[in-house]
Amino acid sequence: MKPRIPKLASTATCAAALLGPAAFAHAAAEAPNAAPTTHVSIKQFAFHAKRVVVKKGSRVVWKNSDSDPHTIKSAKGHFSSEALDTGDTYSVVMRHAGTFSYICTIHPYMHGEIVVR
Ligand SMILES: [Cu+2]
Repeated sequence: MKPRIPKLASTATCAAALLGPAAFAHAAAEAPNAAPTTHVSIKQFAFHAKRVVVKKGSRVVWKNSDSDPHTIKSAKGHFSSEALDTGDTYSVVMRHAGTFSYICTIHPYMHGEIVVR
């Protein structure tokens, strides 16, 4: 018998390699999702927009467009990201109303605020 399963497995690996991580990131961003999404970009050591107002249940997605790593950490510990490298994203579904200020722990002068209504 010929080893058919390993051959199929190597084909699948090949296809994944061709698509690359960018293709998967794009697919994830485009996937249908019940939660409305607000994007915050991290650029030139600042959050844009610095203050966003969203409805309860919304998803907030941060994307690091700098060449330096950044983090997102809420002042009261509601959310906290790992260090995001260039192009990395971090998302949080805002389930509670309130005002959530946050900083980048690597550059604590970077401030942002999410207002959930
Ligand atoms: Cu930073």
